Amino acid sequence: MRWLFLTDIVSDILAGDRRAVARLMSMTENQALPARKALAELHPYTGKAHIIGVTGPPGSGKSTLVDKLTLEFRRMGKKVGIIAVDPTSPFTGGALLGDRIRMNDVALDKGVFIRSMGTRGHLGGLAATTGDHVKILDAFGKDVILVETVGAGQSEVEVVRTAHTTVIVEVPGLGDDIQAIKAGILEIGDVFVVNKADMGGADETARELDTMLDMNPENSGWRPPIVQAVAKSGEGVEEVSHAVLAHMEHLKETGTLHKLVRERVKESLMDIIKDNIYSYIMDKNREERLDQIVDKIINSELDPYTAAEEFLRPLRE
Ligand SMILES: Nc1nc2c(ncn2[C@@H]2O[C@H](COP(=O)(O)OP(=O)(O)OP(=O)(O)O)[C@@H](O)[C@H]2O)c(=O)[nH]1
Ligand SMILES: [Mg+2]
Repeated sequence: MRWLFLTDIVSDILAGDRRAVARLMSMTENQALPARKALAELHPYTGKAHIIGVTGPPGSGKSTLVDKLTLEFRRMGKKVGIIAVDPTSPFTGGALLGDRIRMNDVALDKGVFIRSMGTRGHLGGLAATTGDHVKILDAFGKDVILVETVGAGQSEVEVVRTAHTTVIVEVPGLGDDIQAIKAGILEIGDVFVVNKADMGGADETARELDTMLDMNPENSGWRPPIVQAVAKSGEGVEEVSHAVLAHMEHLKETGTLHKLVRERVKESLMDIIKDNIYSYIMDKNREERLDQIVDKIINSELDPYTAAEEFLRPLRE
């Protein structure tokens, strides 16, 4: 029964069924075992999408920019997926975008898929869930996948790290805070957007960013461009889209993409292995054996290092 159901959801997704995509996404959020099997079946169909992370401080205009970028990519004929990791409010921008597209062209309706998710309640961790959603949209045939997240905590930064290209959305007038804010962000940003340029002070912020990028050692020969934009009106968004695509070209031309993908795959594999080992250790069926070993350590029959080796021996065989 389960097998039939699984084959259904996978083939439905591959056939372009949006509800199947949403269903599998919910399943992965709950870490349902069948979800893992479905993801395994989808794996051969992944690896084609350009994954773009969009991050920056709260309210800097990330959702607005993601909407406008989506229109830009649609104009280029690309299919777009949007994942919004939203710690607070629902993804209002996305809903607006959906309406707009449906009003303009029914055919476009199929070209965009939007998923919004809260930061709480992800059994396998937020970064893992986002990674799964990206995979699903990739297999679903999206050419571009935009992942929006607030650039505040570590987990959000990790989410963006699954991207090929990271766009940092700043606003003018950060003043003295700029040093502190930029510390961690300079290294992960591939394209910098100074948004809300209509509010003044954008030139100065762009200059400050530029100076800081000068001091930041480049490691892959890519100098992150700084683009001033007014996401609300769409001004500068075309330039942002070109910068993002140019970055992907750079990754391909220099062979960095291959390296990047390899690193990511290795990292996520190691996470999964660690999870498995953790589950092995915490398995209730082994609790008794663990307690016996503890007794032996207390009675000086065994030292903790030898005991640990012994406990893990079945894993080494
Ligand atoms: N003046 C001005 N306002 C803008 C611009 N872009 C976005 N906004 C406004 O800024 C507010 C926040 O925009 P969002 O796109 O929701 O920002 P966000 O970064 O996604 O916000 P969070 O996801 O809540 O962190 C909205 O009221 C937008 O209309 C812009 O270029 N200029
Ligand atoms: Mg937002």
